[in-house]
Amino acid sequence: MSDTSFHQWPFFNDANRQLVRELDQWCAEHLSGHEDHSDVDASCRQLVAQLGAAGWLRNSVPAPWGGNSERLQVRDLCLSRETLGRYSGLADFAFAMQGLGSGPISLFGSDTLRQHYLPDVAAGKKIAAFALSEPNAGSDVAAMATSARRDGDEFVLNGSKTWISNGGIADFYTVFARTDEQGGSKGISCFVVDANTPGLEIAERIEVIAPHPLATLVFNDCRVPAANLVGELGSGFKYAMGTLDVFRSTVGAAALGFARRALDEAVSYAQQREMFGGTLADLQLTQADLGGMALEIDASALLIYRAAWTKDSGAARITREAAMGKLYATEAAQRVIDKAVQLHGGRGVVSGNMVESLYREVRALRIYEGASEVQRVIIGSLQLQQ
Ligand code: COS
Repeated sequence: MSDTSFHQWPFFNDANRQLVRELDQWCAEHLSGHEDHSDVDASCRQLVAQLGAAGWLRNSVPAPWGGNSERLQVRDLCLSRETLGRYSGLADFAFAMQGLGSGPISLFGSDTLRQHYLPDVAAGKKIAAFALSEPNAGSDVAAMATSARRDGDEFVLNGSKTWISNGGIADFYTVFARTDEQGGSKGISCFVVDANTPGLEIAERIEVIAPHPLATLVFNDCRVPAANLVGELGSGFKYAMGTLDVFRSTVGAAALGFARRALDEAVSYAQQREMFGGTLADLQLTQADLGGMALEIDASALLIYRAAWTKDSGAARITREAAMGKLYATEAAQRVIDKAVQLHGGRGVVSGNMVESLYREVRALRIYEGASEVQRVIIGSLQLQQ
C-alpha cells in the first residue's frame, strides 16, 4: 500500500485531498494497469472518453470553459498524474495530453477559441495535441523552421513537426510556427489547427518502447483562419515556455507515481519472496535499498509539490521550481524503478510484469518536455541571473 502521509503536507488543501482520494478509488475500479497496447489509438481514445465522462479532465481546463477551477491548478494536475501514473502509464498519458495540448488556449487564447475547444477537451470529446518540436529543433526550440505566412484572413503553414504525442488521433493541434524572419525566439506564433484541415498530414507514425500515439506531422500550404492565432502575433515562444512552466512539474508527478508503484511492488515482492531461510525483506541489503527508494520518492514529491504550490499561490513564473521538480523526479524514478527490477530478479524483466512495464514507461519522461540536460541549463542560467 502506498504511503499517503504526504497528503497532509501543507502544500495541499482539502479539495486537493478529496481529488486524490476519489481519483484513487476510480483508478482501482477502472484501470487494470495492463491496458491494451496492441491498439494504442483505440485504447487512448477510450481512456480520454472514460476520463472525460468521469469528470477527471475538468482539471485540465479553466472553469468558465468546463473546468473545476478559475485557473489551471498545478497541484490538481500533479496529483492527478501521480495517481493515474500509479495505475497505468497510458491513462496518465491520455490525461496529460489533454491539458498540455490545450494549454496554450487555456493560458493565452481568446475567449472565442476557449469556448470552441475547451469544453470538449474537458468532456473527453475532443483530443488535443501540442506541436512544438521539429526534426531540427528539439531542445533548441528557437531553431524552429515551420513557417506561417499571413494571406488575407488566413495563415498558410508550411513545415514539419515531430515527436507529437497524440499525433494521428488528435482532433486539433496547438502548433508553433515562425511568422516573421527574425531569428531565434522572436517572431514565433501559436495556432490552433484542426486535424482535418487540408494540407495537414500525418507523415509517419513512430513506435516507442512504451507504446503511445506518436507521429510526425507535415504542413503543406495548410490554411488556418486568422482567428485561430493564439494570443498575440510573435509571442509564441513565450507561450510555449509559459505552457511548459505549468506542465513540466506534472511530468515529474507522473514519474513520482511510477516510482511509488515500483516501491509498492518491491515491498510486496520482498515480503513474500523466500530466500536464505527467510524472506528477501529480511536482508539488510534489501532494507537499505527500500530505504533509498523511499528517500528519493519523498525528495521528488517535495520538489514537485513546492513547484505546484508556488504556481497555485500566484507566482507568475515557476521556471526554476518546475525544472528542478521535473529533473529530479524523472531521474530519481528511473533509479527507483531500476532498483525495483533488480529486487525482482529474473521476474523483473519478464514482459507483462508491472516493474518491467514501469521500466519502459519512465524512460521517455527524462527526454520529453525538456530533456534533463535542458533542465540543468535552465536552473544553472537562472542561478547566474540571481
Ligand atoms: N516563461 C515565459 N517566458 C520565457 C520563459 C518562460 N518559462 N523562458 C524564457 N522566456 C522568454 C525569455 O524571457 C526571453 O524573453 P526576452 O527575449 O523578452 O528576454 C525569451 O523567452 C527567450 O528566452 P531564452 O533566451 O532563455 O531562450 P533560449 O532559446 O535560450 O531557450 C531553452 C533555451 C533551452 C530554455 C528552451 O529552448 C527550452 O526550454 N528548450 C526545451 C524545449 C522543450 O521542452 N522541448 C520539448 C517540447 S514538448 S514535448
